[in-house]
Amino acid sequence: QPVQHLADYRPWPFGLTETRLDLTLAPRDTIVRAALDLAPRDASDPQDLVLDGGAGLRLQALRIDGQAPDPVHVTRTDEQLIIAAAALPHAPFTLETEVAIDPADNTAFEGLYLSGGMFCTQCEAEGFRHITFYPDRPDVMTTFRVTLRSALPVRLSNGNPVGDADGVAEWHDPWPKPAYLFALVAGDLVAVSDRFTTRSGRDVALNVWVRPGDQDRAGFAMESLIKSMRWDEDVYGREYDLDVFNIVAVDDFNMGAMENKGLNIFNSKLVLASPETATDTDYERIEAVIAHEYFHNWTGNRITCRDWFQLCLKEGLTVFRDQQFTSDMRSAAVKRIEDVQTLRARQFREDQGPLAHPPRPDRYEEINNFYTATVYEKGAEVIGMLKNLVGDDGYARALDLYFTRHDGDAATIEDWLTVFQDATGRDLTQFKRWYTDAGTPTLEMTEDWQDGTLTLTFAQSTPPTPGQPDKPARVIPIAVGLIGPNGDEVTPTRVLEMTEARQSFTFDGLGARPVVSVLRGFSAPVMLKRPLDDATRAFLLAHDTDPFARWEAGRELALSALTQGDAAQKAYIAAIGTLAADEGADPAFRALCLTLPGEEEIATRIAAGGATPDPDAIHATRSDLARRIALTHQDLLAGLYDAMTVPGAYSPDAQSAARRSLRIAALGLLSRIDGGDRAAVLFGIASNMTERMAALAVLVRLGRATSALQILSDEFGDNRLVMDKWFSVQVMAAPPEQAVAIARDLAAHRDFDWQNPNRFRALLGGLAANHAGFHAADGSGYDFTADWLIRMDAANPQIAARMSTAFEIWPRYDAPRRAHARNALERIATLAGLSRNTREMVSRMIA
Ligand code: HT7
Ligand code: ZN
Repeated sequence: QPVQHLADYRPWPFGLTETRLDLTLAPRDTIVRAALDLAPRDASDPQDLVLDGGAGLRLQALRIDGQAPDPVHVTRTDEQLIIAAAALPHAPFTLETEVAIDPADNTAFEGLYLSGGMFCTQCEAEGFRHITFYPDRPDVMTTFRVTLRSALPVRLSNGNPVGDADGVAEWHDPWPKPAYLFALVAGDLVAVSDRFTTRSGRDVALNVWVRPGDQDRAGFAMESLIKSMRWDEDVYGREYDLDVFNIVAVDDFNMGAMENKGLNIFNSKLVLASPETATDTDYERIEAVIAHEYFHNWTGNRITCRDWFQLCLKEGLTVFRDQQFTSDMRSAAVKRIEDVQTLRARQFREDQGPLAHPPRPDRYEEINNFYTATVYEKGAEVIGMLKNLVGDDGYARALDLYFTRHDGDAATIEDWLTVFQDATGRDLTQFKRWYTDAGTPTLEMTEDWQDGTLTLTFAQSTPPTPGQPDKPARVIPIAVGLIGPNGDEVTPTRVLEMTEARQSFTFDGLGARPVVSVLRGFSAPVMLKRPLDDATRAFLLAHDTDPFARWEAGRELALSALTQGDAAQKAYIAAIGTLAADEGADPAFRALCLTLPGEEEIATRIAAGGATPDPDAIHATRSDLARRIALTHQDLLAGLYDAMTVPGAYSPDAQSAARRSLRIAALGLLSRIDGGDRAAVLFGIASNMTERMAALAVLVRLGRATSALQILSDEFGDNRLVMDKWFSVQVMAAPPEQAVAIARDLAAHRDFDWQNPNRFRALLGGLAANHAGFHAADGSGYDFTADWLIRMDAANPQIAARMSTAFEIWPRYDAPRRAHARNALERIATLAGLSRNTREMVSRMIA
């Protein structure tokens, strides 16, 4: 497949009014019969019928209106089936195909595959073409009728059930959809069931399907689903539109979950949870992803994307919606801080390296490589800015118009922006650059104070990114508040709209020079630079009324302590002590402030300042600072550790989780001076996985985890999700100099089922998350990772390509490390038979 260009988009020259599928499921020789009701769009301009589908489809029959076409009119290429216009009627016709496929051989988990004896599918983005010949593009939408034949007891597909008897199930999906939203599942499954009545009175049967024995871990997923359905009605006025909503948990899954119409399929780690096996973070994530997939029913399914370049139309918006949902369910302040942390860790990093691309890219080779932090998380930030600019009412009007105007459409970013323009009267021409331009703008702020007038001058600039050397100025909403010298807010939040490369804004009538709180709520995804001393940062940490800006002040102090030496460390340690002791503050907020920036974040900051990060030095400095905090605040932290126990039975609610998070932050710091004794005790007595895993991570870091690891594997050896944690913590938390050796040993462990994506990610992702371990000076982390990527690529290209992002920021390190990384990447790039997925990633990285 050549490079795809947005500019080359053409509508499909046929209409498709119904798809009928009949599948006889078997591990080998699954038979797929497809009937497509087609019509040429323009009978006066006959076109070849080009269907997607490659060598994996064994074509057994092909008929047009019941007749086999003359073989001279039928061509097969590596990736397509082409029927010449000469063989096609000029009026509506039915195309029938019959193919045989082998799900048992499908190790790529794309199309129809087997997971633990269960048949399941993954069709986004281009998996349907591995099931049958089809116009596998999102702008071809039609209704589906599906017949499933299997002796397995549960047989599910999209839409509403029509009948199920004697091993044959029939499903009808009345909502036109593209092929990427098709799904089927057949297996030995049990359901946790409930019901939901929509606000117009539709009674919906809800099921969460899991393997027998897992039912008692599916209740939280069901609660999350019901909350999501209610929230989407209350906040967006969106109602569910079928009689059933099914969720299925599968163990082998390339990503987190998939929003197939009426039949969401989930990675089991995002469904199954019990206090003994799942952490607070797991619970929060389950709630968010269940919501995300459910919200796609409107933002993605009812309104889909015209082509894959528009992916952020559905993903950015749906992430934005799930973030709003979590803010409403839990602490909005904490959620915002967590989202910014994720954005910086994943998306800013992406923007800094050779894989940088805009939220709406205009070229790709392999679309699966564009399910990125930029498309998802930055796509959501762009919507947040839009909402900020047009206000809550404008946003609500625009969304209502979007749903009415585009229901049933395959839409574009242009459609989306036009809706905002029409609903609010605002010209969004310049704003559109956020969608089309890559890179994180740097925003520099300087202040001038004269006679009661404060002038803030901002300068924006965005460094060049691959293929985009010049970056015109963007619209940047900058939320600013002013705080008086006594700590009172003198000017509440005002959003300044910056549109020029350099622009000033004035605040007058001020009595005394205020302290500026800027980029409140992280109002734009930029890197802010302002000359600020540590005393002013400490002042903001103590007084800012905006929780994000307050946390950010603490973060800046921490980064200054990590990079500037002794005086900065003292200022930070003192400020953090005051905050930790503030019983009026949310424990989760205090925990966030007590947690030092990660090593990767420190490296990103150093690189953004134009210097070369040294992973070993960063590790050592961060450890020293943690130890100094612990020594200074020993009594305070010990008090917090004891006080933040949560009495009674475990509950994953936000308040309980917040207390545990503060307790764990204190534990982590105290372990720098107590040798891990508290962690050893906690591991032995904790009845919930949150505290056990936190304790285990400390013990691994201190090299005293042997017996705890044994206990955990004895207890949970047959629980895949817990064993994934067992694998990942051992490399992620390992002392960096041991990380690669530990990863090597674990790769030889009998339970290292490397073809299972979760297990592979646990080990390889665990190593990548150990910053100084992965970037070991001798290149061993790179070599180990490259060896496994090569092996994985032959089985599952999507996973190999995705995990190759461990290398995405290699150019920022020192010359010897760069040489090792380049070597490892070139070893992959030159491999014969490398997948398109991994080839594209690696060649972009070494370009
Ligand atoms: N829309 C889905 C994205 C997706 C995916 C999911 C599972 C396996 C492979 C996949 N490729 C793309 C998930 C989502 O964003 O909601
Ligand atoms: Zn999504």
